[in-house]
Amino acid sequence: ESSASVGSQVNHQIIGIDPGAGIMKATATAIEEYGLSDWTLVEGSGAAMTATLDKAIKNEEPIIITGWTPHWMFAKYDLKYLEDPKLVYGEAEEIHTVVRLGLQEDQPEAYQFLSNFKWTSDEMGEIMTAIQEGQDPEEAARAWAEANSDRVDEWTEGVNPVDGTEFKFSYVAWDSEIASTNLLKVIMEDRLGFKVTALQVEAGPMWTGVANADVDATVAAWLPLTHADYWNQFQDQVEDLGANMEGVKTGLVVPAYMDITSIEDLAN
Ligand code: PBE
Repeated sequence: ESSASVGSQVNHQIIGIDPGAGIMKATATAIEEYGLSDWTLVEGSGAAMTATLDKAIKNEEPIIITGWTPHWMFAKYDLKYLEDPKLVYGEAEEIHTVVRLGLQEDQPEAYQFLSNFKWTSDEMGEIMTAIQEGQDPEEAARAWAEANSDRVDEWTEGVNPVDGTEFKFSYVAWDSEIASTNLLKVIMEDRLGFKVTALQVEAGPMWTGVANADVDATVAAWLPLTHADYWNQFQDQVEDLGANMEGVKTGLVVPAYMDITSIEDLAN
């Protein structure tokens, strides 16, 4: 396999996810910046992408996907990011908690809890893997919260429980965000007495919902780069509570057995 034929081996296709994802926008930019005009970015979903990846790896076939960390796929398969010398996928990416305007005044308990919440990619990975192995997302999150009650104590410290107050999150069905949103749902319900709805939507409506105050919060805002368009559009209509996770990453990902190292290799 010579690197010159990578494009023809994969039909000049990059296997993407849902069109609203920031990584799709970044990949469209990469296609331009790296001179990949004969390549196609295939739209789908996170679940379709991982199913296609699984099939390719079982057949030891080449494949190029839009990938991100934290994600269980890096524990399950031997994968590598392609180098991105033009930094199209950014640097030092974080996941932020973004809430509707007025939340602090209306729901000080939820606001304080969400301000306290910060965790690591390893912790998220434990829930993601349990879900990927077949556990119901809410049950996997609840089991994690029970096994890590010291962490939950830190996040809920000084937060007064409420009596059935309703709270609404928006999120997208990305594996990372299924894990985080379900964790916050079970903690707020089991520990703090909220009645929580987790609304699964596309990325645009996830942001619009918070900006319109139809929903109270999202813990799925990838900044500064991945959701830069959404941030630029809605920053005056939301409040950013800062990073709930640091050191996250997006990019183009391939199986380690592929003989390429950089996005630049795709131009050949
Ligand atoms: N992701 C996972 C999202 C953010 C979380 C990287 C697929 C995106 O590209 O918007």
